[in-house]
Amino acid sequence: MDRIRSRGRGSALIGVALMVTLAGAACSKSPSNSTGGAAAGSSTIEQGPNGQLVFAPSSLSVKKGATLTIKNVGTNAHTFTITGQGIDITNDVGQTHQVTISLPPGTYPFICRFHQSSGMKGTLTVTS
Ligand SMILES: [Cu+2]
Repeated sequence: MDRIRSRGRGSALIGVALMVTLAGAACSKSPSNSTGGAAAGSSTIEQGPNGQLVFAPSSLSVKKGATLTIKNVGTNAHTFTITGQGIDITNDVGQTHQVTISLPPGTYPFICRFHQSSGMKGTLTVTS
């Protein structure tokens, strides 16, 4: 008896799951103003804190679709560059740029093109 019932339910449930998935995709463009599920979030990376040729933090993890704020708090121009991924931001002293990370999940080394040889680099991990 149970079998017959669960068969009917099963296909109905799949339909609902599909609709929820589609609704979620349609929503993802609107700015998050309420309880709408898992937001991709935002993080900030500082360039050149205390006049040092470093990123802070030098290693961080963000969700795919997250907004990353790159802030030059140092005394030189810096870049935030992920080679080969179309991300290359140059910040003059005091400048801030935002970049949306839509890279597939994985680990990406980033550098400052001006100070790579001084060790100004880090690692970005993108999660799904
Ligand atoms: Cu630099």
